Amino acid sequence: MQRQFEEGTTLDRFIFETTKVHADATGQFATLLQQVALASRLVAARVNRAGLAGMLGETGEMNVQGEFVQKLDIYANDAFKRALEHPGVCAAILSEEDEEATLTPDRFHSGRYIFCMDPLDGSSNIDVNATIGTIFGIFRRRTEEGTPATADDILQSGNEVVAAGYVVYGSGTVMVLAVDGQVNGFTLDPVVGEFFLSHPDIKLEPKANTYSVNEAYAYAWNPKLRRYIDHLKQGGEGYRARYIGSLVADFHRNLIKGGVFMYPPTETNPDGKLRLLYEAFPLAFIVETAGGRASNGSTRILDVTPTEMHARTALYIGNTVNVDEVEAALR
Ligand code: AHM
Ligand code: MG
Repeated sequence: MQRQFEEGTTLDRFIFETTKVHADATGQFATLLQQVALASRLVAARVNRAGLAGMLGETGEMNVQGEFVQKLDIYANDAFKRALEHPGVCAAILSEEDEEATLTPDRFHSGRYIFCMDPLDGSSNIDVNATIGTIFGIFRRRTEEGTPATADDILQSGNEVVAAGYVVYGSGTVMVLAVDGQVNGFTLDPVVGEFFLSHPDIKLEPKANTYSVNEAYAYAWNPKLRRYIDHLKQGGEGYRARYIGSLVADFHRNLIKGGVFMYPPTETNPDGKLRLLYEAFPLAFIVETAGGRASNGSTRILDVTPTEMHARTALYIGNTVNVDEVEAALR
């Protein structure tokens, strides 16, 4: 029987209770999650004060994805890397912002886990105070601990994800964690600086009636998808649309209220825009743990093995019946 946690449980207690049941636990996984929580608190504090702390706007540089880097992107990327490289729990950190994987420097222990992250998703929404977030996925390394990580550790199939989560910096800061077969959401109390369980055991209904997609690109979609979305707009099934343009915010709303998020291939992004390792894998792991589905249109996202770190993918993710319907429409 799965352990149920009570609302108000602290994140620290949750981590302790969840990890102590594993006989082979070395404490590394618990430390990893605690460090993620620390970095999230640092980023949340900075996001809340961005307009005062000179953190709005671009740095003038472009990242590996060809996108303009925002000051907060850099801050978040550094905060997570610093928090994770020294406690000896990670072998490598892969970030959407960095061209190469960051291997744990020799002076620290090269630990058990590979941490993949989009340190600040939804960057285009930073300057307008709309919700942004951090998305992360965790793999166990394949090679021996204490040695430098290799390509084998870094490019693993989505089926090897062991835990995943995200943090939304919105009207409040919420961390959602999928670990040990359960999805739980924790809200940060900024006064005491602790996350408390606010959304225990999140589960998705089989079907929802919200869809999230950037319809401005409809002209470039597969016509089959266009016909499916047109069908949803006929009104019979009572569909509504929601799209803010921060994947993490759109996904979070759909996880709590139900809905399907879609980012199909387009003219400018023929392989889709979203990144497999930093966005699709973690959210696919979370959605499946909550009873939903994630597909690239024909294949289950977690069955894919990336061929390169920054691989992109089309993404259809949310309640099971909705994702089934999209796949059927595309067939
Ligand atoms: P980012 O990781 O650089 O922020 O880019 C990804 C974002 C997603 O958060 C969001 O769903 C998507 O890009 C929005 O793209 P578009 O403006 O093309 O709809
Ligand atoms: Mg992103």
